[in-house]
Amino acid sequence: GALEADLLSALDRREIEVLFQPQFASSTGAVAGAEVLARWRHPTLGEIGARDLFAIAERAALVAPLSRHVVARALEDAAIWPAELTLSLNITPEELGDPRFAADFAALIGRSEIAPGRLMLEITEDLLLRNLKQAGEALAALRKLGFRTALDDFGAGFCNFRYLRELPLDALKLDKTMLEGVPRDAIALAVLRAIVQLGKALELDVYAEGVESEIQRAAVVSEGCDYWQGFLRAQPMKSDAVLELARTAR
Ligand code: G
Ligand code: G
Ligand code: MN
Ligand code: NA
Repeated sequence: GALEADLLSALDRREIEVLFQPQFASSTGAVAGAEVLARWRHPTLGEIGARDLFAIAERAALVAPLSRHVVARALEDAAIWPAELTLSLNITPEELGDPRFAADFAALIGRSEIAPGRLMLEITEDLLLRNLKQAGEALAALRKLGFRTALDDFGAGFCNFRYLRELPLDALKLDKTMLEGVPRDAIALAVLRAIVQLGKALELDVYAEGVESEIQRAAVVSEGCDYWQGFLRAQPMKSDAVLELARTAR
């Protein structure tokens, strides 16, 4: 279709916007890093969100170039960030399935000032694993190169606990649906508590997503989530705004 045909030139025209959603450390309240979220500012259709954007890219066989473009733009923007800030990048299962991905990604990062240890690669639980063994190998290769890995959207799908047992992970990101009703709803709170405990038992950094209210923030902090992100404190924003927030937020 027309959108698929447009996408290649959109990359050239810099219509793909790279935003960053800050992540806060529960222990200090400071900005610890940010998640990179892409959007297409289409000249006539307006904003196209990342989910649609990547679906279009898949149909146009442009996932890899789009993703490289997003990563390169994010690295460029974050080059002047303080070295303690981390950067989380969403990776599609298709990318993870490419045997050259780890090496290509390392080459891309190697050209930037950003050390691999500051980069967290997020893979989505529900789409992930047509091939668990191969995904595990790809993640292991990335960790060997110094990158960190996270299982994203945990709790949104079937919560396959095998993923937690078999994938080499550094972090667990709880899906925002896990916060619905928290802390008022005793069942929702019990489920959140158990999953955070599980993450801690596996020595994973636990991130809460979709924190929209002060009582949710207080709950995820007291339940032991290490980091949180959400509209309560920060929407996806431009790089400059992250820097400004990092200077002021505590
Ligand atoms: O911010 P938004 O609601 O558009 O994000 C929708 C989905 O798109 C989220 O699941 C997010 O993980 C994913 N996403 C956002 N940016 C990127 C990206 O650069 N690459 C990939 N693969 N997924 C992204
Ligand atoms: O699937 P993933 O977790 O990568 O996608 C993150 C998505 O969640 C982005 O589209 C981002 O805009 C959205 N998001 C971030 N914080 C909040 C929040 O507090 N509430 C809601 N409803 N969505 C959020
Ligand atoms: Mn994510
Ligand atoms: Na998520």
